[in-house]
Amino acid sequence: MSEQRTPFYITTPIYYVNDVPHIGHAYTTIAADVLARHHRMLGDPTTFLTGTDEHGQKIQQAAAAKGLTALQLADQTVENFRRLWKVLNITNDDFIRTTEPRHEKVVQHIFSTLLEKGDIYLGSYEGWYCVPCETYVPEAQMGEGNTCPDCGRPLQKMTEQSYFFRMSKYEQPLLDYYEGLPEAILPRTRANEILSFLRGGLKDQSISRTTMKWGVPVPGDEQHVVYVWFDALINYLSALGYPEAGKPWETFWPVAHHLVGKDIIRFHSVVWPALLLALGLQPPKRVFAHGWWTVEGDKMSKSKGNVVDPFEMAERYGVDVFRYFLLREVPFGLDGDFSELALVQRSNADLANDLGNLLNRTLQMVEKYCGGQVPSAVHPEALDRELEILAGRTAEEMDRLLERFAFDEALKALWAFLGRSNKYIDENLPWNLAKEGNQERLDTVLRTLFEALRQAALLSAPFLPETAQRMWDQLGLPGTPEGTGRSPWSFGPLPQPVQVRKAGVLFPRVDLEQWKVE
Ligand code: ME8
Repeated sequence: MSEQRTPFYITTPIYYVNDVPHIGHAYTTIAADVLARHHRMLGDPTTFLTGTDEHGQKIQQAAAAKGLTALQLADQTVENFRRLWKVLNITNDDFIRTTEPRHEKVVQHIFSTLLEKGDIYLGSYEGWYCVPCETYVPEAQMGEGNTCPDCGRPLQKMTEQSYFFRMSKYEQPLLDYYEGLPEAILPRTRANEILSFLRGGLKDQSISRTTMKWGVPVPGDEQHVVYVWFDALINYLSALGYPEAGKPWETFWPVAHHLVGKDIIRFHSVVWPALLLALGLQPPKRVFAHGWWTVEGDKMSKSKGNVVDPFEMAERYGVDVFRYFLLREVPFGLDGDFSELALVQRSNADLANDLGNLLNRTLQMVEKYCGGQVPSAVHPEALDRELEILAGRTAEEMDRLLERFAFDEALKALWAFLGRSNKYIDENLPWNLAKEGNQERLDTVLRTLFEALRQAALLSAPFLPETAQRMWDQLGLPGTPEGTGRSPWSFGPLPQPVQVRKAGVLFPRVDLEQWKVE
């Protein structure tokens, strides 16, 4: 592919290290991984960043409760995230920790720059503070008995000297910026929420703390540490080597896509873009806020003991089944409910039946009727051409849908193609062709199915990387589907003789009767 491709930068939130990773973290990171793999296959220069948010009161308190220093706690829990991303086949190019010097020095640089510019100033702050959530809660939003509207815990009245970011100055510039950029915040409902929030007016933000010590020191005034959110957001730039000349941020900042949960959309589409405007940089190209997972209808929480462990899910059902379920079950952007029964049902119907059987039936026939050698000569008829055209159209449609992060719809398009391919077998009845001795027609049908499966492996690879590779190997194709990449679809002649290598089934069916008993 000689055409110039557009670079792509995708990020996840950096996760707090006071807790173990759960399906919520897995969800965002898997979605980002699918996009990164997809863009790499298209040949786009891609950078995929994840990491951990290690400063702040919450971490300090969690560490104290365990008799550890904050850094000791971070050093321990960061490994859970790294290990999970390995298990889930996450292909992040970088992993940033906010305690790394490469990050801290950029936070300080940005702080000093904005202080000098007058966009940061020293003031004092009095308010009701929620320690676990690390936010001041406006009086109008306080719950009964001065409690936090988010976590319900009692608020503390605090007064402190604080540095402020002059966010009010960026209210109109942000409204102007978002005007005419309908895809900068997605889904659309979230964009509307943000726009009406902006129209309600922006207040300057307190961005330093004197009440605790676990954070990046404010340069020149070490009584203060930088507020954890101000520190955390900067990771998206510090990881790219900002502000040094010749570093990746120059290429990748203009194509930054932030995937976040809906809980932190305001930080990403108001505070962060205002900060970027203050620095003379453009806001992220897109912030996508996905929905919230509940479990069997309930909010996930440690006290309820219903937190879904992604390690366990991957171990029990397979990594690809877990990846597939999360992205197929719920339209990206809406809330979803996790249930193992729904996962098993989807795995049986979509993966074992539709995909697994298509491969199995095809390879069996290639073995039985062609000695395992994929037929090279074809004499296509209308039905064959139709499937060939659909293979190309499915790729185009998936690309279009993934452009706006519609994972579930992209998978539906792929499954419509698999359904059509399965139906093609029933329409052509290859076993009858064999009986009739119509080898020419049989060859064409089996070759068409082989090509459909080759395309299915390429298109499913970002979602189901292990499965796509197993399909690729069984189809007898050299290398890897992801290494092969996505050149414009063509049926083409076989470059060399291909011998299929049928192996075990792709997805074992889970027996629902037995499963229920467990
Ligand atoms: O907020 N459903 O970190 P965090 C869906 N450190 N997604 C969920 C989820 C759920 N039930 N629970 C968590 C922070 N997530 C900050 C971010 S970024 C500069 C700083 C996912 O560990 C979702 O992506 O609390 C959410 O935004 C993120 O985890 C919050 O992770």
